[in-house]
Amino acid sequence: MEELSSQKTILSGIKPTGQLTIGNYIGAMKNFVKLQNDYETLYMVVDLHALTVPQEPKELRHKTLSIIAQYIAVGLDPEKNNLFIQSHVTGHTELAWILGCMTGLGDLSRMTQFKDKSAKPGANVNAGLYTYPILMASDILLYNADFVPVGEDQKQHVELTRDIAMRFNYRYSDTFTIPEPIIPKSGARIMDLQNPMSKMGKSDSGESGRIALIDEPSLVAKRIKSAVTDSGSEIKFSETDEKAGIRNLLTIYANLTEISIAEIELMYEGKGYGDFKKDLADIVVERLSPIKNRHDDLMKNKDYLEAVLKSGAESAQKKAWKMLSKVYRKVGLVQAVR
Ligand code: AQP
Repeated sequence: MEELSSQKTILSGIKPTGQLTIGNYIGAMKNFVKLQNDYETLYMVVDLHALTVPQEPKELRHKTLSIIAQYIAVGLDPEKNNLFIQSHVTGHTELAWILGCMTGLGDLSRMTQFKDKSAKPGANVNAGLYTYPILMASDILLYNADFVPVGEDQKQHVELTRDIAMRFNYRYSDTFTIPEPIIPKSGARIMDLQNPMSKMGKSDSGESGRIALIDEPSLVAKRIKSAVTDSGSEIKFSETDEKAGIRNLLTIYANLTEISIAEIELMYEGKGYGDFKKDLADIVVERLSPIKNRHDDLMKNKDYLEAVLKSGAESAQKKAWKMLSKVYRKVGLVQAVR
């Protein structure tokens, strides 16, 4: 990340499909916090993306507000960051339509996340699930984002965004900034605690395979202590499938403490998985408890959250209108007389 220069725009989003997990935190949100002082930053809750899977309306509203509260609770200062809800800004879906008219079906069919999600038994394979990478491209290009901090699983979607932007710029002259993903070197793919060959997901992982940022401390500790490991006992990082469980726990440990994996291995020489898990449970609880407490306080202060959202949406809307009218003009739409 050393090569990034200041005054550039950073944008990212999280979809309110469930409780945010420690995977979302380590893979994406921790990076958001690091970047907030040196860049113009826009962090959204992408509620329209959540509609690609069935949602209970009341719960969706609650989860959306809860993520805004968690953004603040992990350390994003609303005075420094533009925090907003995607559906509060007109322009995301409009630009997505234009970009969709320039995106091949073949491009969308290659998307691994679509293939994985649509292959699940009983999956609701709707058009939105298929075209959602175009909406994500629109989210990014609408604000001319230079960098997009994401976990590994979103890299392919940012690459598609780059292709669409280049196609548009080539056809209609320079319009969009070509964004780059920022993917952490470690922790970009935190795995399910019960099935460490699969990603920990808010909606895909079973309850015991994930840790939510706002879980009760006793539950957090229980989840870590009952995480799947293997029949060995040495605390060693290994790329083999058999060691996927302990590798994942080491990655979580290293990311929450900033201690290198090599050092952690040394610290636990001669000790067993039980000792390691007990310490890791304490570390995770210590990190998450203040986040949960702050979140719970913020959720009681809806007026404050609404004020943050109002100011975030107003500022994002100005940028969105500017880009949208530029794009409409470039593609040949007649300017509306207002
Ligand atoms: N397990 C993970 N490890 C590291 N990073 C992760 N991210 C998600 N899971 C992990 C990153 O978190 C950001 C927000 O993700 P999202 O909510 O927009 O979509 P997602 O990637 O589909 O996340 P989930 O949690 O897996 O949601 P569901 O289960 O509903 O599909 C992204 O930057 C993502 O890479």
